[in-house]
Amino acid sequence: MSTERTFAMIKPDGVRRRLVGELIARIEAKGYDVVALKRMEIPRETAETHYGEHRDKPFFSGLVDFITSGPVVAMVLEGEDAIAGWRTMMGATNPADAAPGTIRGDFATTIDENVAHGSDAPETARREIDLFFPELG
Ligand code: IDP
Ligand code: MG
Repeated sequence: MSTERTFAMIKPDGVRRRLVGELIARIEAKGYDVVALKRMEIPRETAETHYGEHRDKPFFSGLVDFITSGPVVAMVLEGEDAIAGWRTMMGATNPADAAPGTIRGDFATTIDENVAHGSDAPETARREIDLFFPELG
């Protein structure tokens, strides 16, 4: 058990569909603290850096188009094992595989618009928090 910080984001589809309150309610009900939050439009260059691991994938440009298609809500969550815990709350990347009760299981049907993002490991969390919230450094 350890207190961790992770980077979480409500993607443009989640903001467009007015799921911000619902998702933050789930985060707080679970027991994580929202220690930083901003609604923002992601500059294309930041999006390309954020998703840099997928640069060579066929869906990369569509993914960057989507994530820059409207405002997102970027957050830093803090709590016990928050990195893996937030991933569990989101559910599988492909909503078709995401269990009911998870965010993607409950609110999404397609992999390209799957509502939420979460860091996948401690090193990723550090990098993503630094990219979106350099002022916390
Ligand atoms: P994650 O968001 O669960 O960490 P990643 O594999 O890191 O999943 O992929 C990042 C994002 O890229 C996914 O959330 C999804 O929106 C999108 N994505 C992943 N694989 C595909 C695909 O095969 N087609 C279209 N979009 C994809
Ligand atoms: Mg990922």
